[in-house]
Formats: sequence, structure tokens, C-alpha cells
Amino acid sequence: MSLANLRQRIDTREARVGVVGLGYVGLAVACAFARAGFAVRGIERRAERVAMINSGSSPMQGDEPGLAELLLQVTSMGMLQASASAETLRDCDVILIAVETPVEPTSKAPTYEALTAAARAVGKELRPGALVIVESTVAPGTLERVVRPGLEEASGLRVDADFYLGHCPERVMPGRLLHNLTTMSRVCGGHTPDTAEVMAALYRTIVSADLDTTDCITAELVKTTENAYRDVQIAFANEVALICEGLGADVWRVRELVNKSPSRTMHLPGAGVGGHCIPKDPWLLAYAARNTGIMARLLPAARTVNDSMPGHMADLAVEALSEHGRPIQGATVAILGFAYLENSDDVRNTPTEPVIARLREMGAHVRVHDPFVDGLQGDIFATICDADAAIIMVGHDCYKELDLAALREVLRLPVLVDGRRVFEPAAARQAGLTFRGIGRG
Ligand code: SAJ
Repeated sequence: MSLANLRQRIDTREARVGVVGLGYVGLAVACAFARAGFAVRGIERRAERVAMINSGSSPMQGDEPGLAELLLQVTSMGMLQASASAETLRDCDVILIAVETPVEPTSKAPTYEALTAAARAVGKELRPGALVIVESTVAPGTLERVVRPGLEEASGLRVDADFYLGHCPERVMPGRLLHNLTTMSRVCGGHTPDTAEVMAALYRTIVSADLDTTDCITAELVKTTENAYRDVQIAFANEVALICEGLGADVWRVRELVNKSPSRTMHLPGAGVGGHCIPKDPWLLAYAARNTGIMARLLPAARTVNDSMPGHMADLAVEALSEHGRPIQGATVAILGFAYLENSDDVRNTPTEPVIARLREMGAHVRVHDPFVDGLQGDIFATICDADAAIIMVGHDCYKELDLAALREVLRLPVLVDGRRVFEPAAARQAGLTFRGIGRG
């Protein structure tokens, strides 16, 4: 089938869409294309997830507005069917790959087991004329070096001659999956310009924002760059915060006045950088650079600054406790917030984990509270009662409503360390607390 025929089948919604990987990216996009009128086949290796989806119930944790209702609707209409077997891809005209692409903890190189397996499984079922699109975030150059060979070897087909290939990096965010998916612009990187145009026509059926066509390497660079940009910006804010602490200044006042200067947008300093993409994507970009003989220096440096912030939070607690002659060894520390983001239950790469590890290494007893995380919910004051210090790691709304005097009452020692500017130093000191905050000199 030619690209023109594929384009026609997309316009008439006759094209069958396959989605490999029904995680937070794949499930949302599968539902969106099913809602747009396509018959969608989802492939998921976790059998219990397949069963849940086919029964119309969402396996997603946390609040995803509209997703559960949409999933029930499209599965009950038979527009979306999930399976553990890749054979159902055989009659698909378009196949999206949305599998995890983690980086190795020490070498920071991407580990492409899932991506390679997906390319092989898709290749085995690939028909001439089909279009394969990778939505996973990958190191620039991965489509050419990993996905294309995997598909060609498993199928015996040739890209552009027999099948089509592209990269459309996802831009979803937990808690706003469907919203981001349908309202944020997307980059359609095609192995050929004609492929990119057909990709745009496909995504036009679910995306109301810009669809920018380009080539694969540019699409791979855009996604990793936009997240590396954010990581560097956050690291800059964190480094200025540490300088402000040393100089006895308030980083938030500095930031407010800096951002009055044209085209300055200093980000928010804080207790660390978590999540599924910001801590990872800079390493994907640095890996691609290394493959071309260029050693990225700023990207690893930014990661080092951001990954030092949780340790700094522990150090602030040690410093504040020492004002009361309380060594950290044997002290009880209550940590408020385990999710990586305010008002979220997502705990991937949470900065709270290294704080807990550091405090325990120093001999502290650590209690953790988080209103959104199973097993950590409950009464905040029960967590804080009789602790020698309270540390705020996440700006959940419920922490912002805490009464400082009441906090002071239940603490054994009046020590509060604030990693997300939840409280102002003056108010904390007014309540009789020994206060430390990121960037609050
Ligand atoms: N953080 C800071 N300072 C900041 C911003 C964030 O310390 O100024 C911390 C947060 O506390 C969190 C981590 O960084 O621990 C990541 O926060 P995030 O707001 O970037 O949220 P994410 O990880 O969900 O990022 C997603 C990304 N979206 C996609 O990958 C599609 C990112 O590209 C978006 O910029 C971000 O959402 C967004 O803007 O909401």
C-alpha cells in the first residue's frame, strides 16, 4: 500500500491502529484514536492490565480526568481491544510504539530492551505499506540505529520501500494525560517528508494544536532538548539558591526581581528534581552527543546540581537540629511529601527517597507522610508528633494549610525545613520554629 492509500484509509478511518505498550502514554493515545473512530489494537505484556482494559476499567493510578470514562466507552463499543499477543498487529496499517526507555543507573546510557523487543515483535507482524511510529522518548539517532534495523531484520522489509517509519515524541504529563495529548503541539518526524505529512494527517484526528513536520533526528532532538532545557533551568535556580543561602539573601526575592528583567524566566529552586522524564532525558541527549564524539558538559553538571538538592535538605536538618544541641544520630525526623510533584501520587524518581536514605545513614529515625501515596496517608500531626524535626519535600496543598503554631506544639524540637517554599521564614520564626529553607539565607 502506498502512502497515498494509507492517507486515504486514515481519512476514512478504515486504517487499523496498533499500540504497543499500554502504559500512561500508550493507553491514552489508544483511547484517543479509538474515540476518533479508528479500530485500535493494544498490545500489553502485563496480562492483568490486558484483562482490566478489556473489561473497561482503567489500570491508571491517580486522577486522570476523562480517561476512565473514555476507556469504558471505547472498549464497550469494541473500538479498543487489548491483547498480550503481537499477532493482532498483523492487520494494522499504523503501529505506535510506546514502551519505556529508561537509562542505566550508573552509566546513564539508555537501556533499550523494551524498545528492541517491541521493534522485533512489530517487525514479525509488519505488512508492506504499514507505518510504524515511535512515541517513546529516545536518544537522538535511535530510530536509525535501533528501531529501523530491528524492524527490517524481523520483517525482511525495507524502510521507505516497503514500510514507513517516524517518530512523534509524546508530550503527556501524569494527571493531564488526555488534556495534554489533545491540546499540546506535536512534532511529526518522518523518515521521509511524505511520511511526516501522513503522520500529521493521522495525529490531526486527535490533536487540536500545531503538528510540525520534520525528520526523525530533529524530532528526537526536540523532545530530549525540551526536557534537558528544563533540567538546566532548574539547576540554575538551585545553584543561585545555594549561593543566596551562603550570602544570607532570599532567592525568591532575587528570582522575582530577576524575572522582571526582559526574557528572564528563572525557574523554581527546590528540594530536587523527580519524575519520569526530566531526570532521564538530559542523559539521552548527552548519550547521543557522546556517540558523535562531543562530551556534553552542561547537561551532566545540571544533573549533578539537581541531584545534590535532596542531600542538601538533609544537611539543613542537621544544621537546624544542632542549634538545639540535638545530633542527627537517633533523632526522629518527619518527612512531609513522597510524590515527586505537588498534588500527585506519582513517585517515580522521587527526591524524597535519597533524603530518607541520607538521614538513615546518619542514624536518624524517619517517618514519611504523603496524602496521595498508598501506605503514607493518615493524620499529618500523627506523623509529626514528638519528632525532632519536620521536613517538607513536596508542596501538596494540605501542607500549605498547616497551622505553624500547631506544628510547633506537636514537635518535640521546633525544627522545620522547607524544600518547596511552603512557608515564609518570618511566619515560621514568629511561631517559634527554627526554620531552614532552600535559598532562604
Ligand atoms: N521542579 C523544580 N523546579 C521547577 C520545576 C520543576 O524543582 O521550576 C521539579 C518538580 O518538583 C519535580 C520535577 O522538577 O520534582 C519535574 O517537574 P515538572 O514540572 O517538569 O513535571 P514533569 O516531570 O511531569 O514534566 C513534564 C514534562 N512533560 C513531558 O515530558 C511531556 C515536561 O517536559 C514539562 O515541561 C512539564 O511536565 C510541565 O511543564 O508541566
